[in-house]
Amino acid sequence: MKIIVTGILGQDGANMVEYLLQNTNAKIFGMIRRTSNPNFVNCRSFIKNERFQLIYGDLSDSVSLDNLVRDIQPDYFINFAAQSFVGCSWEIPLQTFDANATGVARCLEAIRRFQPKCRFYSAGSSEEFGDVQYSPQDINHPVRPRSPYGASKAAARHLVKVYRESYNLYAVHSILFNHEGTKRGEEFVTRKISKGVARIYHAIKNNQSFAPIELGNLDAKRDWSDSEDFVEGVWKIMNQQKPKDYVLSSNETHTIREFINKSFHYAGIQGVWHGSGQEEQMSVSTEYAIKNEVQSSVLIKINPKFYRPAEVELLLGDSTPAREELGWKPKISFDNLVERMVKYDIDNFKI
Ligand code: F7E
Repeated sequence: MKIIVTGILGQDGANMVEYLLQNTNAKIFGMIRRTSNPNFVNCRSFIKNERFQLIYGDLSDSVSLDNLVRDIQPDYFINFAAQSFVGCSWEIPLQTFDANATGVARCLEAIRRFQPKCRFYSAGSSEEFGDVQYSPQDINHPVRPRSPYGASKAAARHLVKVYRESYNLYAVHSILFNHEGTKRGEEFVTRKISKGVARIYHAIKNNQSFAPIELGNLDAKRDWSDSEDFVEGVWKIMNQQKPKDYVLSSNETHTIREFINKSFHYAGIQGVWHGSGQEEQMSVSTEYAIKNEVQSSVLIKINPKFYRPAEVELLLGDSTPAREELGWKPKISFDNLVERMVKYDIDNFKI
């Protein structure tokens, strides 16, 4: 069995490769783009595995995709490559659309032309639901994106459906709600918080002053899971009798503020909130500051530069069909997720 996985330098691609090496006998081909300074930190566990091979390709280069599919003749093609940061999709809308939507069309074309038996997975996103009309959101929720990123993923979803129905391909685009973990990029809010908490934890321990973590909208609600649970769900979605799309989610929603509260809790730092709107802040409690001789007081402050031009205020998934029909269930709870991320970042902190 041969499997192409894209996006392996990122969280999901790397977790997918780890899962496949542990749970299949397949040869895994991990696709990377040519960049001047690739970061292989997420690939440490498998880069030298004899069943793993690095390949060069690019979602913006159809020649590379055609050649890879023609030469490798993969049984599965799992596409986690993307411009995945919603916040920056307003700054680079065309690149976002090219990678996330046209790039999926290029993958589908390569498969259609050179290996139509290959099963294709396109990573869908709850950002496609956007300004949601009802909660919880299931696979039938209307497509109402609020960002160039959400619009690009919605376009990819339509393309997958068209190719599946027109050419009888096994192509799926399942909706992934937010999913995080210790491989998460530092621009995403959960990792920004867990890394910031680790930085403050070590500053307090070493009697040093610290700068606060600067964030945007703390009221947004997200349905967070662990990426390691999701890659197992993706593999189940790819191995049904017939292709069918699902939602993967925790079925719980929490504000950014709750993620912050839990993060400081797991670091043993006591904070209190005060102020409102752009003046809202979290500071160390007086009691904690005196006891620990803390050198700075503000833990969290608002920086409006992190507000988005349009926000998805609430996401709450309904993954009941995936649980009932595929036997998938997340193993890592919200509390476990926050604790794991914070403890990992405290233990691995480097200045
Ligand atoms: O933002 C708010 C921000 O960037 C979450 C991607 O994996 O999940 C992810 O997209 C929320 C938003 O993720 C900051 O406004 C506040 O409401 O961590 P995020 P996301 O936009 O939800 C979906 C399902 C995907 O498909 C995406 O690829 O947090 N927020 N302050 C902030 N967000 C960031 N990044 N930085 C802040 O300072």
